[in-house]
Amino acid sequence: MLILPPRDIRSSEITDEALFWNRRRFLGATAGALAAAVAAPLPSMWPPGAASDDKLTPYDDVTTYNNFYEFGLDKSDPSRNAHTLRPRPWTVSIEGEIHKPQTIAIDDLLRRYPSVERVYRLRCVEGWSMVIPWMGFELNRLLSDVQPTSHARFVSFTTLHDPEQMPGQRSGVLAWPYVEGLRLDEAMHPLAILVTGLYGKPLPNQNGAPLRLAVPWKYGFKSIKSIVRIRLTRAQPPTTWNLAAPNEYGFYSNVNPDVDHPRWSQKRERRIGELLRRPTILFNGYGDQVASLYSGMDLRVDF
Ligand SMILES: Nc1nc2c(c(=O)[nH]1)N[C@H]1C(S)=C(S)[C@@H](COP(=O)(O)O)O[C@H]1N2
Ligand SMILES: [Mo]
Repeated sequence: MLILPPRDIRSSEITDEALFWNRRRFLGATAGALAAAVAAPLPSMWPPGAASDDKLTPYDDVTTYNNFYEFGLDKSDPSRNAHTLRPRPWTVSIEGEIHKPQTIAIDDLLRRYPSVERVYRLRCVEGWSMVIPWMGFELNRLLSDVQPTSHARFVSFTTLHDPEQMPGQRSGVLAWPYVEGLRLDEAMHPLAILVTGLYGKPLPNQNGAPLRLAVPWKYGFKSIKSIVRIRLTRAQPPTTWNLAAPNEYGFYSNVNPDVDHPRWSQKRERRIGELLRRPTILFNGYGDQVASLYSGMDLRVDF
């Protein structure tokens, strides 16, 4: 069970956050675990990737400042337009280089893999960042259960393609459906999660209901939304932003302050809700946990 140390609720973090923390205590904390957390709020008490000094981005910002081009290009478009998405009924197909291909109804998936909470920083390639309490489960649990063959080396993810539900797909701004990919060892890393909710609530449509990825050491666009297909492959799969502008977006897209975007610097970021920009950290601050995945690679070449 993941236990967060209790923390002060600032008056600025009104209702939603207060509800959230109360719910956390209700859901997660036995008296003993809570006492232990109070007695020894060590970093190791936190779930992987949680950062004790990071203030949560308010729920209203997390759900109204979004990138989801299927619903428009402005940050405010997804929260206004994504009501046309129908996250039920929904199935996810898992296929390719696995011994147990299957199509799973989303609610069966949620029963199979009960969600826990992970607080992750999300760093958008555009230069802003948020701190979000996700609900979800480790992608590696699903991948292990479907038994990858010895040929599987990559995992490709596909968003729903349905212009009726996703009106932005009527425009040619990107090649639809949105696709993303990870190397299999990246996908098996315990920090990579499939997200089903945030702030203890079901995932809002604009954040990628009913199932999206969160890969916290990579730029936000790797965290593909509203997933309908997961396919294990031998070859490196295409990814939407790499197809759109290969010189700007590589396959790896690890957060890296030393590799500038051709049109702007990646050295700093604006945490939503803060005035001053802060330095961007290599691997978005998760280097202790993920750097070994890239030993021997030149991250300026494989950007
Ligand atoms: N299908 C799909 N997934 C997507 C996107 C998108 O446009 N379509 N945008 C990406 C980008 S650029 C970012 S920064 C994150 C934003 O996630 P959030 O809106 O939940 O913060 O979603 C990513 N996943
Ligand atoms: Mo992004």
